[in-house]
Amino acid sequence: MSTSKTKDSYKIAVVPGDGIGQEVMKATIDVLNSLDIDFEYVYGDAGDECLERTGTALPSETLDMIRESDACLFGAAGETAADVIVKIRQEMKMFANLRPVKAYPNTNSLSDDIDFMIVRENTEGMYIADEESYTDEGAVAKRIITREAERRIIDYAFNYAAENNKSKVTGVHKANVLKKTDGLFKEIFYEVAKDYPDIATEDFYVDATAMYLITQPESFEIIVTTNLFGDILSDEGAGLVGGLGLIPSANIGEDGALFEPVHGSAPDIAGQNKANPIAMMLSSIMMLRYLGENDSADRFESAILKVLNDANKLTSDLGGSATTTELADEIIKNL
Ligand code: GGG
Repeated sequence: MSTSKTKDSYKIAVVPGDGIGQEVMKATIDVLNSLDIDFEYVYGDAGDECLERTGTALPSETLDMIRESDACLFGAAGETAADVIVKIRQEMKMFANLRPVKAYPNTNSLSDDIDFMIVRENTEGMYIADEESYTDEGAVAKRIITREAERRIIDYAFNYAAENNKSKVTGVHKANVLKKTDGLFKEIFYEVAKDYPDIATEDFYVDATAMYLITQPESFEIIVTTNLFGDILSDEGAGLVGGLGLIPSANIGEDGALFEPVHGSAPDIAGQNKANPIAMMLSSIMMLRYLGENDSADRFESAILKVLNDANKLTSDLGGSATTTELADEIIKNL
């Protein structure tokens, strides 16, 4: 995932988006500013409020800004998710969505040994959101599965497994019902697997996977799946390890990368300084590793771990009473 070329200074596009995106982004930037790295931030507008104010949810200037930066930090999308975050991924050809699910201390995880990566295809499937046609009976949505995009994401997952000393990749689909689209996914999964003879394989239906994630979450290492299934299973993954406040993600393409928490805008708690910023912070740590800034990434991660271990400045989703700002200040203190 790393670009492996550190620089003296990085241009980072910052798109806080809607709701708690604003708060968790500010907390994260405060910590990043305490590291010894020269970041130039350029701020981009996008989301529900942007649509209300300007008539467009994703101004072309924001897309250009993302294109011209070394990486992008994105906060949260609300009702305009399809026109904002899904569109950015598609426009920027960020084909791989990495969503790590890991048990941290004091987080009410189902098990201490949960540590797996969901590799979600990011450019096609149901999320082409092609459902323009209404019929007399209701509405129709199209699902696109191409050989090229599925081979690319499956190969990415196996390659990620090989580079990160993982021993097994699980392909997730619904090929018994979606015989053509997911049949193709399953066929390509086993074709690609032949190139990685040292990595074990298994494939499950998505409904069975939803159950196995509860009954045997420790057995998963890398899950590779299509767009919608990956989105759903990663929220289930969040539920396994203490909630959406703890799950980061990376969107990786050949021409750019964007890092965002898996959670959305959470309008019920927005503006109250009580959102958990850890998912956004862990996303920025994925960005640091992508930029090759591994020492800073390790320092930042250790500072978060200390807060979780001490359990004295946790936000309410983790059973504490700290504000977003107090948690960020504690992490800065721990750096
Ligand atoms: N930061 C992630 C976010 O805003 N999620 C809201 C959402 O609906 N996302 C759709 C997706 O991740 O595909």
